[in-house]
Amino acid sequence: MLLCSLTLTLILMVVSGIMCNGTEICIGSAGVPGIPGSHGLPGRDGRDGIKGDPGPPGPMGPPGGMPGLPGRDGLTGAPGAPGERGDKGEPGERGPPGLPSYLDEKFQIMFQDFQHQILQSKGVLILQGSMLEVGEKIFATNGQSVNFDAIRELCARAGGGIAAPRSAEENEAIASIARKFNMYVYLGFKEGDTPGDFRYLDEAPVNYTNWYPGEPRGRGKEKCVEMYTDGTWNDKNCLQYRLAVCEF
Ligand code: MMA
Ligand code: CA
Repeated sequence: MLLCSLTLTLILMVVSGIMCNGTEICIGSAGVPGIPGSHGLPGRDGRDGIKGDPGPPGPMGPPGGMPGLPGRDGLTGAPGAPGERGDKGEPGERGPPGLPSYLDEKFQIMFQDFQHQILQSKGVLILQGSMLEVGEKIFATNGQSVNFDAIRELCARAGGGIAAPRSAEENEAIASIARKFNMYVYLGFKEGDTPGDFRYLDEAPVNYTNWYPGEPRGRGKEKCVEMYTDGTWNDKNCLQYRLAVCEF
């Protein structure tokens, strides 16, 4: 019976929300909330807010007001007309020295070419058809200076051959032409396979010579023969420009 009433009490306690800790102290459940109290007094002012955006410009003031601040600078204008020519400046510093003309290869080539053209046109104009009769032979030049092969061709086309002196008299006639034109002359000789063995172009050995002292000294490397203006000879490469003198 006691056990039954205890159980009932416990059940009642749980149902009604009363909880005990077993030492006779019990905690009741929350009651129904009361009605809200009346409004409190107004609170104190808060701190200042952040600065707002600037407002729109105001309407124009009445006339006679103070002038406003100057506006900002305008855009850059178009360039003006060119100014007048200034005075001539002081000469600059002298540059480094150039190559001497005799070492400047380009200059040399240009100079030789000019010289060649000038002499050639002079010869054609002044002594065109120049001829010299020596015994049975006639020596003639057209004043042109060209290389050895070109002289051979030129003389052959004219019906003769390149001048080849066979005596002192003939040699002197050719030398006088060389002096008149102030040019060296290729003669009608060529070196054979043996160095120093110079022959007429028909391969016949030379019977008359007038070498400059020490010549021929090309040791087989200078296959042609040029005549200086004093009439002496020098063995020389065949590609120089020399006065074309033919014999007929
Ligand atoms: C040049 C050339 C030669 C000639 C010598 C003489 C340097 O070479 O013309 O054929 O024998 O001059 O010094
Ligand atoms: Ca020589």
